[in-house]
Amino acid sequence: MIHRLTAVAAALLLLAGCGGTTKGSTAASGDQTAVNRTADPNAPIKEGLKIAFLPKEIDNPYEKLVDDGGITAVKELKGEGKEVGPSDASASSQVSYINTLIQQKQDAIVIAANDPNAVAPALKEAMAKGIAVVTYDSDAAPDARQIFVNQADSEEIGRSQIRLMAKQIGGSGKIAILSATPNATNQNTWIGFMKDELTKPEYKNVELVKVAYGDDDDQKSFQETQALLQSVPDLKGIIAPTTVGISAAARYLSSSPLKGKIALSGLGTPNQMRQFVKDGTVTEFSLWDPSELGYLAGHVAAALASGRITGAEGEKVTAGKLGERTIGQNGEIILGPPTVFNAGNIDQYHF
Ligand code: RAM
Repeated sequence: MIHRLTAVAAALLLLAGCGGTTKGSTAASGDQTAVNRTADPNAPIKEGLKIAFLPKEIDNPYEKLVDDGGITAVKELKGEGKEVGPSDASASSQVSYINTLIQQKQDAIVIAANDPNAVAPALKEAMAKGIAVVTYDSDAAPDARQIFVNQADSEEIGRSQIRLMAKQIGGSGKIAILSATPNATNQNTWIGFMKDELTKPEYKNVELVKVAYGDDDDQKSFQETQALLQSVPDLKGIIAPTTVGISAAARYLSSSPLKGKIALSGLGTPNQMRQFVKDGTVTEFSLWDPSELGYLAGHVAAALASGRITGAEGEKVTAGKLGERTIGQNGEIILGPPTVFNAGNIDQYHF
């Protein structure tokens, strides 16, 4: 009994980030076995850190912008940054890449998880070997990473999707969601908050009839848009909280008689969406600056791999041109609030 209680207490301490190897930050490059349990905020950023960015999928233009931002940050810090990743965003597609990065003795792995659990065993192995593990964009199970760099507050991203859509359909009608993959942690978290937002009395006439999955694949997203419009003839609006989904849906609608009659909103890059705002297919959508997300994640990974932070709440990270960020609950760091784009401001943004 005593033995069991001790084990439970140790597990709780671990979860609380009070000790243990999975919460500690990695030690120096070249000393991959030791783990720092306490942060030294004055420790210098080590030179020559090898930091790998592992996006959901390599061909997604959004992820490319994010990772270019990350590699820029690593370069600023005199490290070696690189991007590697799968060509599809399926749940287990990243596992072999993590294993290779472990063999390569990278100092840090920065990953946008396609599935919170499928990547967890490999990420835990990386941490056990002294590699710093940071998630960005889409989180893994919290015990499989040290820090999650979130683009914005997840709850606000989710609720704001409903607010924007309700405004565009005049507060009533059937809507659908065109998501990315069924397992994506970020999209599923946002969809959870969208559903909760819909329970508020002001949305009593807005009905979510379907969640479709375009798998962050342009063609599949295009086809799913067509299928949604055919299967729900009185659909009023589509929310696509994915840059791949919203641009494919906009392309479909822009050449359809339904252009301007079906509201389309969600998360998109201004460069991909500009023509669809100008041609009247889309009124408003939102996003953050993807390269800033990667840039912040690069700084966080370097600070973690240098022992300046461990992922504990309250620790601070200085992220170059972005300034300082503080680690919140559950090892989460937030970039900042998203921007809403429309015809009035879209030409000011070039990403
Ligand atoms: C897609 C991806 C990514 C998400 C953006 C908004 O590019 O699904 O994970 O954050 O959209």
